[in-house]
Amino acid sequence: MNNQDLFGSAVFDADFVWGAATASFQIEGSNTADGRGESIWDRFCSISGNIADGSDGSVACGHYERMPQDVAMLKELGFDAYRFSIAWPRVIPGGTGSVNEIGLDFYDRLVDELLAAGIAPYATLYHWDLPQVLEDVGGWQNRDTAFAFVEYTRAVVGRLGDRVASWATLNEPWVSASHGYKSGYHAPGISSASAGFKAAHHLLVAHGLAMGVIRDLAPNAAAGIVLNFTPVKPATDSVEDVAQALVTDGWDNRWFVEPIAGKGYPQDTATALGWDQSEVLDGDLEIIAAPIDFLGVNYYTRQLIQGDESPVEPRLPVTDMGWEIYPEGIRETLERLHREHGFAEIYVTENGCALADVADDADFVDDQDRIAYYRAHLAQVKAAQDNGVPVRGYFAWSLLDNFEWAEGYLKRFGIVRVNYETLARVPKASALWFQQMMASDS
Ligand code: IFM
Repeated sequence: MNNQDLFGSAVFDADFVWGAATASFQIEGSNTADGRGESIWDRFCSISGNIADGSDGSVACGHYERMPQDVAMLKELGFDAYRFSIAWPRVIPGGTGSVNEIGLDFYDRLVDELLAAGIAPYATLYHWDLPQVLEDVGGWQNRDTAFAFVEYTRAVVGRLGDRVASWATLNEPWVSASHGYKSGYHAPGISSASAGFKAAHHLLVAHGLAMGVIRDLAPNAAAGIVLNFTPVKPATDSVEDVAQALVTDGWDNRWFVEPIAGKGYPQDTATALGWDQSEVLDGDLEIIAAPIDFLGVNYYTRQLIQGDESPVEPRLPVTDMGWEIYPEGIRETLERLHREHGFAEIYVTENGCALADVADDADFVDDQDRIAYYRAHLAQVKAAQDNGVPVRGYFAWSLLDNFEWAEGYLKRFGIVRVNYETLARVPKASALWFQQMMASDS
């Protein structure tokens, strides 16, 4: 796919992969259909006060029933690739044990539909929807969950591995561990530092073990992991702010990537945070350091940090999430990762913004501000590429407005509007911008 000069001087090569991304719980709905089991997010949503608008994922975008139309829309927009995730509770509703073939059929059909449309399937095995039955016995705090993940991976890759070109084991395990177990802002809603460290470690072990399964069952596919990165800036140059920024950077930006790159956990941060590392068993670091073909990078914003960790007023324009718009951060992140680790391939697997969209009577949104966000970030991705970073593709987050976790449906990240009453999809100006850019030859 080629593109013309729609964002400054940035023009990507013809083999650059243009994609759009979603995740199972955020779009599928149909949460009891075809034998799907309960996920931690179903349970979390059922507890009053957890989700800003009191909503849940039972309908979401109705994608489970509208999958062919959504693929047709991706094709019409001209995307090369589609990044989606598979819901573990659809495939193994009991967490371990028997495979629910009907649940797996849905993803089988999705993959075939994508291939028929000429769109490459980029699958993520875990985007936060753990079967609740596994949480009932400790979830990611329990080492056994890593082995359950291996079983689940075997079932999914065994069925789809002949057709999926790219597998990511986990999406943003930092968010699973930090929001899910350390702060409790996300499902399963546990707030304990030691739970967060345990979960983080078992997620990484699960990733490393699953890499072996993917290698065995899909030797020709690319395999890797998707991590989120948020550059950290001290609010001032005071000793306290700079020191805290280093710790925050260690937990937010180094904790997962360094062991994956074979360097072990950042010990400065582990000490500063008081982690005793008792859950790290002999051989774990070797498992975690299984070679990856690509690193997926999710980037949205930067963070300003002060010594006492209290919030700092934004200094730049913000999105509807309150996140500063800092396009340079995506280049800084990509260049830092390349400098420090030198992964063979990097994909930007998520980038985008929630905005307070205003729709007209036909549900059209003229989101020029979202186009400006994409344009600015893509220019920085191109600059990183020009500086030698092997960035092979870019996925917009998200194809559709969808369930934004603890924020419910209040935050709209889509390049396609979803009318939550009718579930009608209407491409926004930003989707048409992508379409025009991807269709044009330079
Ligand atoms: O919606 C999420 C997605 O599930 C994971 N990455 C960040 C997005 C925006 O918050």
